[in-house]
Amino acid sequence: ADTSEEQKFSLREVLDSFRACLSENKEIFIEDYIAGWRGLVRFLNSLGSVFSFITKDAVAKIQIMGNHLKSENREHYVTFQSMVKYELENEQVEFHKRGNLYESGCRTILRLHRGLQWLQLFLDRLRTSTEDSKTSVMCSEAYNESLAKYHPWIIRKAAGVAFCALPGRPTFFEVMNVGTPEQVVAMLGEAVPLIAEVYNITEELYAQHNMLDLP
Ligand code: 1PZ
Repeated sequence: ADTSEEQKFSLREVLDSFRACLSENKEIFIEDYIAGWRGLVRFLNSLGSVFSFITKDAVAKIQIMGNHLKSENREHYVTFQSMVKYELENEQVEFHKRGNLYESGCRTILRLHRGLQWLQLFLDRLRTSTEDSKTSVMCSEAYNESLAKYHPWIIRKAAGVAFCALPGRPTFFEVMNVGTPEQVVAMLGEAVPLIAEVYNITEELYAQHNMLDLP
């Protein structure tokens, strides 16, 4: 096989990571979840530098989690479930105001988790879109239904500007590097329910521990 072809990034890898992060008993492996995010960042960066204010924040959060994964407490940072247990038992989570535990795994994952809701909504629109659908419209609709409610005006404004720089649907499909438009749609048909499942498990875990509003 052609090795250069094999090394070409495909959004399929992202899907594989999110598939791998789900354990048999519905726990979520942090390492694979973060690998999925690394792939998303790589993809977004390939679309242009207008998105760097978005990827910068995602990279910072990926890095915080990477540090936990390498720390002396790494045995507790295997799954979301073990992380939540460990951080709660050791008072590593701030519930009221943001202070010196800004780098807690729980608050960091919560931010990415909210981003995943955007992704799920966006990919579902993309999946059901037609050739003349506008990616910028699908993107901002998904954003308004998810992340926007957690963002101040200035970020919403900047996000709106960035969305206008998204390539059209044909180019967008090509950059995903999955194959023909039909193959992209098929891949999305797999990706959306999978991402939804990861999202729902996380949402339930955070709800159980009253952690959906961590500052
Ligand atoms: C294809 C186009 C991608 C659009 C992605 C939609 C998200 C746009 C808005 C992102 C704004 C990022 C600026 C920084 C925001 C942070 O203040 C917040 C809260 O974190 P805190 O300040 O409390 O530490 N960060 C987030 O909400 C995390 C958002 C991550 C979203 C990344 C999505 C990338 C997905 C790429 C998929 C192709």
